[in-house]
Amino acid sequence: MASTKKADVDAVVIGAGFAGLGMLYRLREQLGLSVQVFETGDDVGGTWYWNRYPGARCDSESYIYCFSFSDELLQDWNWSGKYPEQPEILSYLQHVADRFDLRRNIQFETRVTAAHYLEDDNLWRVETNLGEVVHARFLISGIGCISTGNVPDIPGRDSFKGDSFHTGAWPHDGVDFAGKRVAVIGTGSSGVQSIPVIAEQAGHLTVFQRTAQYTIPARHGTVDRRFLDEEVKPNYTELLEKARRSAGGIPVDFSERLALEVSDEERNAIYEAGWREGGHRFIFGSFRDIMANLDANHTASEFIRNKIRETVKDPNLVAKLVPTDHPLGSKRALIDTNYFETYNRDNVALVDLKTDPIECITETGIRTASGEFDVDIIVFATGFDAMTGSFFKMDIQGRDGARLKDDWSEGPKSYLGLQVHKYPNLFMITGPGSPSVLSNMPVSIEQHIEWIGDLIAHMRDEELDVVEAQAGAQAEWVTHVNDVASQTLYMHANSWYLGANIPGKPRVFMPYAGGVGAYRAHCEAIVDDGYRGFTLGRPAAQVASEHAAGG
Ligand code: N01
Repeated sequence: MASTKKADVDAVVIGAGFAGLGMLYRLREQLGLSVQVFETGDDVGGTWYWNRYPGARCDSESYIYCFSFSDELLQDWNWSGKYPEQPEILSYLQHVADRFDLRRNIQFETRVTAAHYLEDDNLWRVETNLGEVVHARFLISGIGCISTGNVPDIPGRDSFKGDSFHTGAWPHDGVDFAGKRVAVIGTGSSGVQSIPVIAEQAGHLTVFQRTAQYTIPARHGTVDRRFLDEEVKPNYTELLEKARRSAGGIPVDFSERLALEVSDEERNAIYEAGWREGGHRFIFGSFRDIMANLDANHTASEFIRNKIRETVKDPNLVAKLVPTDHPLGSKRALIDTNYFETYNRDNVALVDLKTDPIECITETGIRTASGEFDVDIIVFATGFDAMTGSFFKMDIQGRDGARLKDDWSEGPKSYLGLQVHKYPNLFMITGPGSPSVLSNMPVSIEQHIEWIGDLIAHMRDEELDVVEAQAGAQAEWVTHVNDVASQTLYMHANSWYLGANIPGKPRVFMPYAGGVGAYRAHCEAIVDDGYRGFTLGRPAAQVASEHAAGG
């Protein structure tokens, strides 16, 4: 049968965070396509719409945490924080939506529940929670990598009579901690950021820690206006290009020194300087082998352990807070404001879940092996079902009845983190298999937006209707992603990068650890080779039906 259905729009984009907004702009303004964006929240912002917990901010410096598609936008916007805080990033994204009139193509408070590829029509049939159905030629996911919250299934969890919140779904009007007894479970990025702020507001705070963390002082403050006006704004083109070719998507130079080739004295002086300056510079500005060589890494890990021993006054707390079971940076590297200092406060206690595990949540608090902790509020800073969780919330079906949930049951498989074999015309912005969460996200997001936009423009120019990753190319990429990961220190910790935080999740390293610049070069080489590893053409079903009809 010949194709009967027509597309309602050229593209459906899922999500209105950085990825969805940028993709909408690119497709509508630069390619002239019709686009429908669906967004679960009632406004734009994605991550920065949902994560409103106290202390939430980004750990990329603000001047490089932005879109680059508009020079006027780069020049006009003035960040106030050195590290952008959640309200400021949200207002930036709201400004972008208003300035480029993006909201008119976004339907808010709408969740995509299913997306099925109709092979005969070469269309994606997209269904929402409101029962609407939209047919589109292309389906593009901008759902984010860290957007499905993980609230652990602790026995008795739902019996708690107080208030409980996950950091990634924080109430818009805030939480009043004044005089309250509060529990925070989790000491990842969200816990480390929120714990010092909650401690200042609460009557009493008990932190439940499963894994002790390395964290480096951020030395957060207001943005240096001279730096912004004289060094950043006149040089944005070069800075952005440097970020695009860098390892992590930030325009900085890594130190050339090796940690084991200097004296102990010199090494300590370099670490001290990095510690004083603060932020991720402590790592990239000190020695280039910290993240590559376990012995080198040990020197930096031990330096931080000593800082914890110096900062925290109670030796019992020191014993719990000093990380010993994984090297620095094998879990997400953290930067903080007053994290370890917070444990010197009289109103803060720490429970080490390694020796005193949670048995259950009761009506009045949390019971561990050693006793009962009565609290008014529980904050779950327990992270996310990262990279795959949000895909699995939708029923995604490709050709030949393929289901993404089944195809990824042993871990996500993709070609370049952009496409999946058997799912034609479906693109993922920062999907698993791309640098994504190991980079400054806007740089990686924009690279995908540009790459997808260029491919769609190429298809239009060449009158091609369908693109699909080839099975062999995908298998080779998955092997490459695993090979690169296996050579890194990331394999030395239980982290969400490996799915280790979610019981039963396959243990597979999900992002691409080869670096933003190297990845970009791969993507460019594939285009230069005529989109090597992708099959581009007209849909087989249509060609066959035209033949049958003598067309
Ligand atoms: O989540 P996490 P997050 N019982 O998974 C613990 C980005 N981000 O929301 O380490 C008890 O890192 C868990 O323990 P363990 C950033 O990419 C960025 O903090 O698994 N504890 C861990 O301590 C980040 O990496 C920014 O042993 C349990 C914590 O909960 C990612 O988001 C800010 C538990 C979860 O830490 C996620 O960060 C915020 C259980 N059952 C987030 N389950 C910035 O840019 C989990 N835990 C600064």
